[in-house]
Amino acid sequence: MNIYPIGGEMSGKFIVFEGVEGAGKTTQIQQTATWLQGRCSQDRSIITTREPGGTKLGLKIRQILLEESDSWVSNRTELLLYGADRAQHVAAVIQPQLDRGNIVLCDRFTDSTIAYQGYGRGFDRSEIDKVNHLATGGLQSDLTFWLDLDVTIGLQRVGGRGKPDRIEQASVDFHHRVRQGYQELATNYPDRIVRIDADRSEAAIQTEIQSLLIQAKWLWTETTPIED
Ligand code: T5A
Repeated sequence: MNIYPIGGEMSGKFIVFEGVEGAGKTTQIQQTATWLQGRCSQDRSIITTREPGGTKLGLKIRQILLEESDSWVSNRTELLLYGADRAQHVAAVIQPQLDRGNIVLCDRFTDSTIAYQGYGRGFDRSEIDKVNHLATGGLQSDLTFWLDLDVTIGLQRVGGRGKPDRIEQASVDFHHRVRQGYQELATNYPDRIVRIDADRSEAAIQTEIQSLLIQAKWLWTETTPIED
């Protein structure tokens, strides 16, 4: 987690980045944080964080879920571990930062569980919603950027990083179902989820994200510059 010390009195804002493996979320979050930092330096801090693994406890859960790729984890255990990671993350990082009026940029949140454990693994939506609600207390993003990318391109992008983790090892069909899940979520929640074509240059994607954030009036104060 990186904290840029800016300070401020406004209500916090929660912006999430979602997408299939290798969609470019980490890349875009870093660039968005730097851009936002330069624009709201008088108002508040920009926090970047991720799931799983946004807390000390979450890092241990992340290791179980992803790095121990040879050990068997049941689908039910997997769902609950993502829920446990999120519960700790919301309680220890996200909610306290929002309460301080800061802007939290998060790499994956509840929609990942719907897409991966719901559409990917086949859990009923009602079961996923229960776990998500228990973990978050109902917290939702103010805005979610869905970086939409063909799963084969995304898997190729991350393919050079050594041994694939447990989720990356899942079948291509699994990842297609995950993408379909995001598609349906974006259709069902158009006010919260914005699709970004991620099959473009990093710069083109970042320009679109910045443009969408400039248009998001809820993000800015009168004293915060909203244009370059
Ligand atoms: N998961 C997570 C669940 O199943 N349920 C849940 O509830 C949650 C929260 C997390 C795994 O856990 C699963 C989903 C995941 O499988 P992770 O390691 O955090 O594992 O994996 P990801 O979140 O998918 O992160 P990745 O690093 O794999 O992908 P990113 O962050 O989307 O992509 P990024 O920015 O690291 O870029 C990947 C590569 O592509 C290049 C980058 O330089 C990098 O090499 N790249 C581009 N190349 C070309 N054009 C562009 N526009 C590019 N942008 C980046």
